[in-house]
Amino acid sequence: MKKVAIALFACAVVAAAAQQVKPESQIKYRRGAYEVMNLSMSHLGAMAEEKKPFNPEEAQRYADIIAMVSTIPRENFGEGTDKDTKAKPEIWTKRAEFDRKMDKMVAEAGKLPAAARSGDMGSFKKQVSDVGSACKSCHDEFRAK
Ligand code: ASC
Repeated sequence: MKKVAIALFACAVVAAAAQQVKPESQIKYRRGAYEVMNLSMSHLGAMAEEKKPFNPEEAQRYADIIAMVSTIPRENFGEGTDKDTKAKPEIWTKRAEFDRKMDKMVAEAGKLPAAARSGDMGSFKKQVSDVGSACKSCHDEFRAK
């Protein structure tokens, strides 16, 4: 009984801590994630546009990085993270729409690893393009210039 109580308490502490990530930290975390995604996408974009030769290991590595890191921003648009940021206020007033676009981006990013491993340049190019479109769709509506 005591062990269960301690375990529940520990869970509660962890949950409370998770909810209390400081707004500045959330902004840093999502910015860092977007930065990593942008730089990784630039490598994939160059290969997709045949500006540099397709390198399977490199493509797979950046695809994996983007798929993983794409899941970070979603939970870092919490309360109080609407200041000193290009994130538009509409994110918090049209949350369902924002979440839909965020989920779309994460879903498209999640397909990159398989596309990079498919050995099919057509699938790879299409997926890089679909990820870019999902990024752009959210930026157009929810990111200030
Ligand atoms: C990128 C990047 C974006 C998107 C967008 C697609 O690589 O940094 O913001 O793709 O430019 O249009």
